[in-house]
Amino acid sequence: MMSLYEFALSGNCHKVRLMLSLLGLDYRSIAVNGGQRQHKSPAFIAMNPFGQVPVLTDGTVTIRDSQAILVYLAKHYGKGYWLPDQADRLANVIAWLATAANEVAQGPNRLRLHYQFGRPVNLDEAEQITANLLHIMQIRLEQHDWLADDQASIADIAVYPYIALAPDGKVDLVSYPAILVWMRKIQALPGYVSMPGMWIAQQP
Ligand SMILES: N[C@@H](CCC(=O)N[C@@H](CS)C(=O)NCC(=O)O)C(=O)O
Repeated sequence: MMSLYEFALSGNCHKVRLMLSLLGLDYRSIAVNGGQRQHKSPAFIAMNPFGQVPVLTDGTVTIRDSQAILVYLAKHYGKGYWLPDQADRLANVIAWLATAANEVAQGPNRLRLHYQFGRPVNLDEAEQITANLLHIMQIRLEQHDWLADDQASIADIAVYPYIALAPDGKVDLVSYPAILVWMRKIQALPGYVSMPGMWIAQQP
């Protein structure tokens, strides 16, 4: 059975839980004790030299990084649905995975880390990155149902958690109606799972 090493309140871990659930896959959740810095122990560093969650193991396979884990799950278990093969469609998905690792991590994720967990961050920079990201997402989603493709893909799953958690970082999503519609579509996917603090996009 697969094992997911995770923190309960991590959006990066949530995206993996969400994907596993959307695919109907069984797994064992292994809570990593952040307070005791278990993620920096030699045993954990052997799985992920960066000392970060999430890490997924599947038999003899060990994968670090939430985006990489989504790729693995989609390729191995997703029957071609969540990660298209066609070059341009695949590239569009990868572009949004990169956005999840960059702008999403440096914007709404950092604001939440600051306001929820007291982490020192450059607030001006994080707010600017967030505003630009939400503007770009709003424009895209005004004309398309999904971020990268004509159907849901791992791009949507990768970006979703820290957008749905953005109100924890004092980000008001109400001025982005197309993003709210997109969030409702994700929340309506069969197998959808939430996590504490995640915003429920109500019908207007
Ligand atoms: N690019 C990585 C980032 C992982 C990451 O930042 N993990 C955080 C929890 S969300 C963590 O383990 N933080 C502890 C640390 O960096 O020491 C991914 O997407 O998985």
